[in-house]
Amino acid sequence: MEHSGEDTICAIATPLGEGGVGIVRVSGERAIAISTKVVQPRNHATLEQLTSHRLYLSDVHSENTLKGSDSFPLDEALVVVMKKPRSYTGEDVVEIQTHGGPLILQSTCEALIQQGARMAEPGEFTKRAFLNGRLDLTQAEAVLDTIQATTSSSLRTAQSLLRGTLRREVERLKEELLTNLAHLEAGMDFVEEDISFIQTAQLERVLQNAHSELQQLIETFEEGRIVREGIKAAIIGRPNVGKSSLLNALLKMDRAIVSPDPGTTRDVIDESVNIAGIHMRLLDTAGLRHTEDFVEEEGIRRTKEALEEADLILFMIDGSVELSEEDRTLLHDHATGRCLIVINKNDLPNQVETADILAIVRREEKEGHQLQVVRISAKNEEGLDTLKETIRSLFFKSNFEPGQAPIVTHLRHKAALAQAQESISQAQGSIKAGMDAECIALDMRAALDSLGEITGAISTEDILDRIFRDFCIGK
Ligand SMILES: Nc1nc2c(ncn2[C@@H]2O[C@H](COP(=O)(O)OP(=O)(O)OP(=O)(O)O)[C@@H](O)[C@H]2O)c(=O)[nH]1
Ligand SMILES: [Mg+2]
Repeated sequence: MEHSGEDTICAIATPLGEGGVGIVRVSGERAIAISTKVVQPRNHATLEQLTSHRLYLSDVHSENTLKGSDSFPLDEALVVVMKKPRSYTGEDVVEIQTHGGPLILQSTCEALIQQGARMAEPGEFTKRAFLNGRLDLTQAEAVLDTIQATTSSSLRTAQSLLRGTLRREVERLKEELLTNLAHLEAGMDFVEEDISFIQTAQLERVLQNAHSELQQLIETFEEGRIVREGIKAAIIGRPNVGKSSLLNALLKMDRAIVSPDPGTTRDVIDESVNIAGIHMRLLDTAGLRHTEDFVEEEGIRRTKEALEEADLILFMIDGSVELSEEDRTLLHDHATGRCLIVINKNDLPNQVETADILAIVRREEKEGHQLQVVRISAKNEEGLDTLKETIRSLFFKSNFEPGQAPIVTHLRHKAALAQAQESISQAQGSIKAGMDAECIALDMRAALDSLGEITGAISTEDILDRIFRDFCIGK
């Protein structure tokens, strides 16, 4: 059923600022009627008479030209009418392509509003596309991911989501469960006659299958999240080991101050780099040491904060001097979780043995993250490619190829998949415990509901608000 949303909405769809072309979008029941008053095609037709999905050279009028107080049109424009349902929102849509000046675009919107349109809310066009069945919820989310993608990998996974890779997988799982649930429920109606429409063994097989397929999908989330959001890495270590030098080398820019004086960096410096195809937020921090200096102490407090949020710790050591007591304590305390040891100043004679470091942090290896050591010279920009590859290998399997198989990139999707898996486990438990078919059916229904949440077959205002509020206006 068509969702008209009653109002006709309009918004500037292109970024504000000067550009060759700027686009104003109008969508809704009265999109054509309202735009007709603002846009006059040069061929003297009304917008209603134009062929859908074709561009027409037109004049755009401002409120003043409409009132007659100004004889000049606002601008000339190319206008396209897209009649429902073959439009982005599934409603009648008019797109007005003017020159990309903020005043022109703003005035066009004002004229449309004056004629009865309403300013769109963030993501409202895409929300309408979803409500009108043009997109499922995963695809709507993929639209935002596509816009926000900063690396080729994140763009590919966003495109894969947009093209329905995850949706199809979820629907296939639902289909399988639904067919078997129908058989189970059919059997429930004939309990008296003792007719069974489905063998317990078959049902167990189906559930086992669904369980392991869900598991596989859930396991892709770790890589998926990193592809979509990127890695947040903090460079930490004693003062003067070369943390800021590494930041600068990776950025290929003199971003942070480098000096031979320990305690140079005070604030956390936050920059983005593309590391072997992955978006990485790199935090350069104040060197960790005991200090009486108030500002430096505040810097160290911020370093510790950055440490807490980081997905990866690049623990830096100066390889040109022997390991100090300070290094040992810091290694012991902070070389935890996902951590890479970076031995810097490799252009100077080496004084630090890898084995000594491993001896200090061996304890951590048991946590499942094998500790790797990379030697670089930040000053001479040597070893940086190995460093980048090692970082990549910490987060991705070597054969990882974004955009091929379905991959879970959103926490929302992962949570729903895990919920579905939990319900499947319960159904399996019910079978084992010899419970009634009703109980098993209830668990299977719960699993189906969780899967339905992913595509939006089941959605609440709350979920929708959360998804669409991150969009820009005009999308
Ligand atoms: N020989 C050599 N010197 C380096 C290298 N990397 C950094 N340095 C020098 O080490 C000194 C400290 O470098 P920084 O990058 O400021 O060190 P930092 O770890 O950021 O220091 P704080 O901000 O004080 O914690 C500077 O004199 C750098 O030129 C390197 O690879 N080789
Ligand atoms: Mg520094």
